[in-house]
Amino acid sequence: RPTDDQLRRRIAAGLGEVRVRSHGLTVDALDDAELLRQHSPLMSPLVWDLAHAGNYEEQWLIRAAQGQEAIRPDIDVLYDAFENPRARRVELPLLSPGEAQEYNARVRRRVLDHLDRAVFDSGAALLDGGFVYGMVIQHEHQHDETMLATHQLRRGDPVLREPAPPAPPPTGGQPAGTEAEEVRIPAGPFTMGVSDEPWAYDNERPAHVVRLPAYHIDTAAVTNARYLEFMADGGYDQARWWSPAGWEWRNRSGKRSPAFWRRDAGQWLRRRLGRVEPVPPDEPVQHVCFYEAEAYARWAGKRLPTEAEWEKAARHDPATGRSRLYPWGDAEPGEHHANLGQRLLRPTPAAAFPAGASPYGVRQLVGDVWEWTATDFAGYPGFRAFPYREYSEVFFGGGYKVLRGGSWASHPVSARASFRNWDLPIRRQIFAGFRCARDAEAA
Ligand code: AVJ
Ligand code: FE
Repeated sequence: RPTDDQLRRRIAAGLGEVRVRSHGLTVDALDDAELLRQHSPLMSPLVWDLAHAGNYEEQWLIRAAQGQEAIRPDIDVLYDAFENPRARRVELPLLSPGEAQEYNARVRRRVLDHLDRAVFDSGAALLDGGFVYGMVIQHEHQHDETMLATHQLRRGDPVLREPAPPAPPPTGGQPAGTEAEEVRIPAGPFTMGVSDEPWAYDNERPAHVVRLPAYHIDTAAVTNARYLEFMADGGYDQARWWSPAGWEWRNRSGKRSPAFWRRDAGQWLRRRLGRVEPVPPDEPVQHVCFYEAEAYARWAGKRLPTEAEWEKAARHDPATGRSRLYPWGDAEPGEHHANLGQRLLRPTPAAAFPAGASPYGVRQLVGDVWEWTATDFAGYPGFRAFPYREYSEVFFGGGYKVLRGGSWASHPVSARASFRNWDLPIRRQIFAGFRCARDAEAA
């Protein structure tokens, strides 16, 4: 376990880093009008996310953890996500971008002043292992990913700088695409979830044993090229590939291709953060909803993995019987492991990152695109809401599907393979794709 001093340094660095990233997506990138505008009814104005992150930090670090007096209790109601649906936030008397920056800085100064005196092993659950600080850092990173989805929906010239040059990702000794397409995971128990991971959320807890029958899972995510085959084969026009709810979505929405795609002179183009480019065949397909993933899988003679199947493929080490923190082991994510953290503003080709493979040889489970699973978001056996019901529990049973693995836009601090994301099965603005699985023949 890290000492209090090491934790303080890690927290201060993490808080600093996430704020730079938030500013890069807001005040450093766009003018006030663009920050206050509603770019899509699905999203908040960017300036809401910015001040919401500061307000969350005030509530959890200044008030709850440090027991200091409130700074702006009067604005809590504006930045309460449950009080204000995303589509209505533009109508609120929000802080201006300048005021939001000033407010966030004021909160941050107080937090850092007090951090020197923070004690992490007093027995207080909120502070244990620096939990509440980790929660606030991860919260802002998650909003940064949400802000990137807003950038993706925004119309207009690109404003986010592409890292130059986009380094070709490592693909291993053999050309991508020649690895086994799927692996067989033998029947047996594995440990799902975590109990001792200090910054894990309540919904990842507790660790518990799950027994699965044998199954096959794809070693890579479904690519644009494969998805185009599904489209060319009339995948969107045949009800037999779709679940009843999926077919209804297909009819109601009129969608016949992933979001942000457009056909031009016989070629498929995609708009990516304001740039229009040919759809790259080798990249994992992105911006498909759960229903599209489900239909593709059935067309391919497969199905989506359950959440447990995904996690076993990602974490279980058959040699030791242990579950790892990441597919490659317990080492923190490095650049050779996964495409994370907004380093590239796009996924890398499927089957890249051999060094990030899991013990079963499954690649890119972490990073690149979130992966839809077949599972409804619910609590694990023994779930206890902590530290507040509105992070996870209020979404249980609400028709949300679990997504796993993080995307190119997710920060490494939330990239542990036990991390759970969720969204409605119709959502396409998130950076989500999928991989397929299937039952194994009885041995
Ligand atoms: C876990 C990504 C679904 O953005 O709604 C942010 C994370 N919770 N603020 C979301 C979250 C509170 C959450 N997701
Ligand atoms: Fe939030």
